[in-house]
Amino acid sequence: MTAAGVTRRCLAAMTLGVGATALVASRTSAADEPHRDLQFPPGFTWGTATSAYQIEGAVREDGRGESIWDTFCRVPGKIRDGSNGDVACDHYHRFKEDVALMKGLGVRAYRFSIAWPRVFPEGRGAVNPKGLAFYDRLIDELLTNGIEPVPTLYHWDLPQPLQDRGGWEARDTALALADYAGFVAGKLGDRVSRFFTLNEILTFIEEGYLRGRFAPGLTLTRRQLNQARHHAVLAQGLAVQAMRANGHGNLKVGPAENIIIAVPAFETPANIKAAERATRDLNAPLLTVMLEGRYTDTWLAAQGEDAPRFTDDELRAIGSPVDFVGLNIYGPSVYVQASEAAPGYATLPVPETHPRMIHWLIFGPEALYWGPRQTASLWNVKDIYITENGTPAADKPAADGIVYDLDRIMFLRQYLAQLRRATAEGVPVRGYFLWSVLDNFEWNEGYSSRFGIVHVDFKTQKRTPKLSAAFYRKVIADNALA
Ligand code: IFM
Repeated sequence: MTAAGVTRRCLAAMTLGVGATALVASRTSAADEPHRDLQFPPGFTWGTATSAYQIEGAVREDGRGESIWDTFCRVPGKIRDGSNGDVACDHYHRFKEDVALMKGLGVRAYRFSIAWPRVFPEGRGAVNPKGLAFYDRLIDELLTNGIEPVPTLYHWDLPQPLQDRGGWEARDTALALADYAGFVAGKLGDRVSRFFTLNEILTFIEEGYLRGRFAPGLTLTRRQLNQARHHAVLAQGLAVQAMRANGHGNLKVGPAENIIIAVPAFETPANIKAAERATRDLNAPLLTVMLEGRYTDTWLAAQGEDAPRFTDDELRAIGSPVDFVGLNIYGPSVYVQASEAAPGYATLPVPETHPRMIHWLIFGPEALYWGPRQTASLWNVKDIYITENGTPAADKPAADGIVYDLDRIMFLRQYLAQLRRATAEGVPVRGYFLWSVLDNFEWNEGYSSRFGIVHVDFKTQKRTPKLSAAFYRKVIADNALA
């Protein structure tokens, strides 16, 4: 068989959802054996990740309310290709096909998000049973196919009525999120044991409330921004409390944050220490306050009059103990070197020629080593999940119909090698969720930026696994780098 023939057979098997076992069982030569020296720990959770607004579509079905993203997409010029999430991957109707695809990949867990406006169209108050029923169906389908459902409560689709009352600038939004989180934990907690709370507070606050590039499109002052972020970290702590109070006994919960990672420019003991210190400082109003239960003195002093207003009770809530920490990691945020001058590190300029993925993603696989290692050492976290990692690529089917996304495979191989370096050293990373299983609505980039390992033709909704899907399936089957 030709090389393209082999690739096509392997990818076709995946589409049918039967490939993984068949392919692994048909291994015949020693050359196809897993790398013994590149193994991940036994029981490592291999998964994929998505979010509701980016894939579901069906925005006006079964009583779903409006979210800030529905509103934002209608503002001319906000979305690069003028698109929206009205249909997206039509996952609301095609979830069975998508679960079959994931089964074909061999994934053990699926991280998706629950659309708050489907469950509470007004944000709070009357529940919409039909909205919740969708997640019942999805969870049951996943479990039937041997895939663990891992929901995230909030992936940016704030109900519009809450935005009309101030959104994250209003403290009440944190209370509303906690009510919603407690409700969902009570309803789904019989079949779900691992939940994530809010996804990437850093991004939705900075992009939505400072730069205006994401919904709701605001450009607040630093003082207002600090307060909005404070309400978001408060929501995380209150949600943890509400979920423990309403959930079932085995519930485990934690945040999914895109930690700002300072990577040592090169690995001397002084640079390593400096980078760890920089990471703690850079995350002061995010993971640091969530995991330490207080804003650092340095950060508060730097904010001066613009510091958020808060109470001791709020800090206690924000610091509510979590069961694990999810890290969304795409690359290093900064490279640092140790410095004699305060604060003990210097941030280095990134050269124009530094490798990038497409236009924005700085290629820096070592972030997948330093992020978890620093999280474990700074905050004594015992269970870490990589809740997102992946890359956009210029994916196009070739003449033979196959998407040869070798650049994505290069990206994943390099990043996973660094993750494996971490697990081999005993850093407690328990699982990895690849972003994303499907090409989807990439926020202000619309459909122009493809992150999936499965290609989606948005005109026909045809799903076609890319070459990276075969790569990832091999990694999962072997529990080792391929
Ligand atoms: O698509 C997003 C996701 O919603 C949040 N994390 C980053 C991804 C890629 O930009």
